[in-house]
Amino acid sequence: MTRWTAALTGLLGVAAALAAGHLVAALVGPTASPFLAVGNTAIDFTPSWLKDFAVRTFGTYDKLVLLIGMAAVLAVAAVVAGLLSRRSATPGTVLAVVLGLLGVAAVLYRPDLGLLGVLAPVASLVAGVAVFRWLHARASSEASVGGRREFLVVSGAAVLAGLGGQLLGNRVDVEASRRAVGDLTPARPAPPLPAGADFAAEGTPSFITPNRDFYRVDVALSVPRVRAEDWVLRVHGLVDRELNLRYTDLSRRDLVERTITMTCVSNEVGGPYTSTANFVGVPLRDVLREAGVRPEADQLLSTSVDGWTAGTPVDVVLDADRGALIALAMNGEPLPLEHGFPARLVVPGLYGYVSATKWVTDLELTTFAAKRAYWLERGWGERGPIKVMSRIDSPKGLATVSGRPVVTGVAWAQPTGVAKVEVRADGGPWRAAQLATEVNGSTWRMWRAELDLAPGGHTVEVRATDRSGFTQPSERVAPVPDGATGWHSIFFTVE
Ligand SMILES: Nc1nc2c(c(=O)[nH]1)N[C@H]1C(S)=C(S)[C@@H](COP(=O)(O)O)O[C@H]1N2
Ligand SMILES: [Mo]
Repeated sequence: MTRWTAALTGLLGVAAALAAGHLVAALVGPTASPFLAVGNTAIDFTPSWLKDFAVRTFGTYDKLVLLIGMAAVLAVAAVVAGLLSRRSATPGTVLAVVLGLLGVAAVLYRPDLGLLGVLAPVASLVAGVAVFRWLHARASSEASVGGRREFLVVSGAAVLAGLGGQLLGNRVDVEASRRAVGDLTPARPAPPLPAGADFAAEGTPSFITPNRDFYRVDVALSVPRVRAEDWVLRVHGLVDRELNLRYTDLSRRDLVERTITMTCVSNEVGGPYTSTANFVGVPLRDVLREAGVRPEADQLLSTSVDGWTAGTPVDVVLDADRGALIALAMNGEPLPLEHGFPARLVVPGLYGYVSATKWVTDLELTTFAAKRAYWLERGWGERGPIKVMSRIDSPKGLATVSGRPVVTGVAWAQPTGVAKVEVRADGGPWRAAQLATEVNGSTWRMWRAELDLAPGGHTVEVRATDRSGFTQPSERVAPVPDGATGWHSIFFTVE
């Protein structure tokens, strides 16, 4: 067997295995597809520092990078196994079995997949071993390299199976379900935005973040696809009566709209993981009171359809002033799929990792002593109140500006609100910045400051103070375990 033939035998064996698994997964649960299941499980086992690095370095493309990385590793393993199998088919067979078992383990580990899901990696294992051994036998027996019709047959079958699986897996038409959701007009709309809520003309973000620009952070390798008509929210645990709510049980209620700034705990000082939207939904408090929360419950454990969990303090979600929502819509349309369609939680004043469950399907009233949520298990803090923070948006670091520089940015201190923002240049005295009109305490607040600076390089810093009088500390602290602190600073040059 030539080296080329041997390598190709290995590659095609793995391709056939992946395709067979993908096809069977389409029938038993699309996330059981071994490649996805292994990727999702890898994410769950990735240490926090590496995940932070991935989010910092690749942003929203972190998952794409993981998939490409996995494909590269698989391809190399397949080629190596093929090359090692030039005399005997054993090394390649062992690789196919090991990969298949890895898939089985990954599927068993996924909290959202039943036992039936195991059929997908089992199909991979069987197809991988059978196709590899068959190709190997044919390639060893034939002398000519040209007549390898088997290779073409296997390639074609793998492509067909993979595409078939993809089509079948997408037959759940969530886009159509989302279009058919109907009217989500709030009975109680949010107050209209006041004039002068942002300084967008001078470089701050627009007050409301368009949905396509809204930051996205989650551990879902493929966006969960749940149709509104199939969705059920179970409310159970330490309650007087269990509830099972369908989508229309919520969408037909009097909906409320709230303008809320969400923030991610992994946001670095100066980072982008904060955005604002008009969320429309049902007060979470109303639903919990209908279930009747027992006094022992101190944690609301919410679970998404793919098994991710968040633990939220019960006193926060029962607080009428806080205004936590089961949100169905965002900025005038049903939630985009990546932001949690059909329904998600939004809790003002808490970082997303302890509160903002997307694709939520389960609300369990329990205690912090009894259950630990996803990120708590991975070293992040139990309670996640948002820390007061400010950021300079303009000028950009290292920019050159002419004339009198205007420095602008945002600050946030949900749910109390920002009382003061100060800036200083080159370690000089702090000066109050001009604040934009406040929308509510649970949203960010834009600010601007005109500075008198001599030509040359300058370092400008910013700090905010919340309504309780607490000023953000200068001490630089990393996002782990409960949110970054420190003053954002930029360096720029005045001509
Ligand atoms: N199902 C699910 N919900 C989730 C997460 C997740 O990984 N899975 N991540 C949370 C985190 S850490 C944040 S900051 C917010 C981000 O919401 P967004 O992507 O809509 O901005 O979602 C939260 N909800
Ligand atoms: Mo987050």
